[in-house]
Amino acid sequence: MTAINAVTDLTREGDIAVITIDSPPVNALSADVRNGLRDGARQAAADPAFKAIVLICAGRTFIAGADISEFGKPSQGATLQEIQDALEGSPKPVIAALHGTALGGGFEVALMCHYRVAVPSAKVGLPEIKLGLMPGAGGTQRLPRLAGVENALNLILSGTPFGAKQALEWNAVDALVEEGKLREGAIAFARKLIDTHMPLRRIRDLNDKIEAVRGKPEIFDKIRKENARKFRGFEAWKSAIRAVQAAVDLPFDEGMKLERQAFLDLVPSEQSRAQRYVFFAERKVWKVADVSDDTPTLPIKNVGVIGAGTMGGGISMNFLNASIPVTIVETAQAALDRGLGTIRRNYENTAKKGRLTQADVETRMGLLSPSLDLTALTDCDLIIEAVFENMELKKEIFRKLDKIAKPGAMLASNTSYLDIDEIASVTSRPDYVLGMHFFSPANVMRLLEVVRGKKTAKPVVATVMKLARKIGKIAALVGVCHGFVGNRMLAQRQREAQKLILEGAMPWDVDRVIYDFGLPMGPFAMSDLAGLDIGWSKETSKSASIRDILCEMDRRGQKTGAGFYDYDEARNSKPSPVVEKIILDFAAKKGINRRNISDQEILERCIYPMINEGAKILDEGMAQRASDIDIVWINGYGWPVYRGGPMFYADLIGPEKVLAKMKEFEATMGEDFKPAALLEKVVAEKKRFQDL
Ligand code: 3H9
Repeated sequence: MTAINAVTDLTREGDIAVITIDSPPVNALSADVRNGLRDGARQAAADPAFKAIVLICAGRTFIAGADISEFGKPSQGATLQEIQDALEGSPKPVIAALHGTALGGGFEVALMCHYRVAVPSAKVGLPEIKLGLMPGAGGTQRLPRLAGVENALNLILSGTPFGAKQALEWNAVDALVEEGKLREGAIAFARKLIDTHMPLRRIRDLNDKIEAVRGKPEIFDKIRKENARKFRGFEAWKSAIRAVQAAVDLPFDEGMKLERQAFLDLVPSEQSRAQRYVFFAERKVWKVADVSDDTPTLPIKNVGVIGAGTMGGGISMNFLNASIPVTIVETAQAALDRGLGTIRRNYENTAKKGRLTQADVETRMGLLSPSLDLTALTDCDLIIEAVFENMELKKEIFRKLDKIAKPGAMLASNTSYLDIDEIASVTSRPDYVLGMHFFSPANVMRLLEVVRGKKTAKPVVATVMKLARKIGKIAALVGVCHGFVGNRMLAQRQREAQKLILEGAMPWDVDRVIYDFGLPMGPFAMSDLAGLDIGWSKETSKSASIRDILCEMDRRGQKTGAGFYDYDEARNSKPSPVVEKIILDFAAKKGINRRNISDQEILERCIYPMINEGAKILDEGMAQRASDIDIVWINGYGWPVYRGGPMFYADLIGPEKVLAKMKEFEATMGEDFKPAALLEKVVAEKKRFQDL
């Protein structure tokens, strides 16, 4: 065995050279790995003892792509061109042996080789689009030559890895070898190549698939059209399509040049910086500073849910989907039947779309036990309360639960605002009480705010974080404060939105600005969707706000066909002249002199106070890190991932800009804009939120 460098070995298997990369955790293409690839391949090619070269990785995976943490830093080590020359240009056949996930630059390195073998469990893919990038090491030029333009673009634009079997069908892999016997299988494949004198096959020389679509630009136009909605606001996808089009229209080397340049242009873009930041944020969010990875967790074999309404039903589905039995409790048979009916309908709809079989539907429903009696929850390991937002009611339930639940069972509330410590205080087990704040629809939205009370025990935190992963959520640990992280910040935006429509904007102006910024909808469209009468009652309504007036008129949102907007039968919205008049009259009655409000002011008024609140949340320790806040906003409210979340956005535009504007607003509009101490500190110390 010869060590090529710290992460690369070259071993001899008769007349076959085996280059092994071993750079944990995922063999990313760091400078060392790149050097190892280049030098290993060169050495093996130059050594007359070898007739073929196998490239394989140690550990859990073949190369999982470029080292994302190296982007934007000065590049060192072997260039991709050198690696390509060493592999593709090798006079001896090079066989890549794939296991785990050969992604991005890793898959592209495999495509530089002459042949690929894989174990059946291996996956390959080009996920660069998820990082605001596009393949930059030949993926857009080589994959279409193997799989065809449309398949290649599907893969590149979805960013989703595909299995070895599919890869085999698309010629991206030449043979599958037995699971667990990759090295032997690859060597046997190489042996066969040598023995049968198979010629070198360079993907760059394959032209059938691309010639078939040459002179048919309409294929690309169609793909552009089909993807425009999905990629609203995103940039990289257009470059990716252009590069694949270049594979068809240009000679290979020119296509490569175009791809490389387009890739390099994307790396420093704000969007890619944001998306790379989110990649790491999604991984950091699971780490709890004072709860180590080896903290013992509690078993969760079954879950109880109290309330079979929209939230309770959605919450239950998460567990049923993960094969965890659920006992669901309601107070009245009719409500229970309705809740169960909704869950079944949701599953049936998924089955109709072909994403579940009828047998799956029955298996899931079979794991659900309905009951009208709280004592049915005695055996549950975790009980989640999802009744409406009323402190007294919740306390009443927790008092009862404390008596019913077995010792060691965890009690969680799905409250969106209420004080978990107060709820915990009525039980004899405050250390086993916490908040699990799901977002509606709870079976769809990925976010879970795990609310840690003052007394919540560490194993309870560890257990629920682990459980969240199991049910496919992304969990952010938050502290007890009104509205926790997400809704607490949202309240800032809602307040400003309401003020803005009195001062001069219309709901559709505010919504347009927020939508154009990249969120799925603005605050007024969101209120209409949720229902304006959440938390409103006819008896206590005093026509004190636009919302009061609209609810009194039975304009309660989409469900009544009218709210801030008018709706047609298909729920398409139109600005409402009625609402416009209500707003103008209301403002006049309040003596407000309406003025023209610019889009920029709308944006700053809605977003900067949120950032300011985020700074307070961080300062108070209600979130562990700025990136956790961003995870909440991306996964709970649809903040555009290409803007990285509100705190990253602040870093991007400069915290000093946010502070200056807050001060300016404070001077003219008062208290609501008082800068947070941490915002002042970050600016004074010339830091960024992501560095705290
Ligand atoms: C690219 O290749 C561009 C090219 O076209 C052109 C230029 C060549 N870099 O996810 P995990 C870390 S763009 C740096 O928890 P899993 C990760 O942060 C790249 N670090 O494990 C974590 O660190 P920590 C295209 C990376 O088993 C640890 O490894 N490639 C990278 O659930 C374990 O990761 C991609 O986008 C990386 N590339 O999933 C693939 N990858 O332990 C991105 C991982 O400190 N990676 N880390 O938290 C993935 O999708 C998953 O990590 C993978 C493993 C499926 C590989």
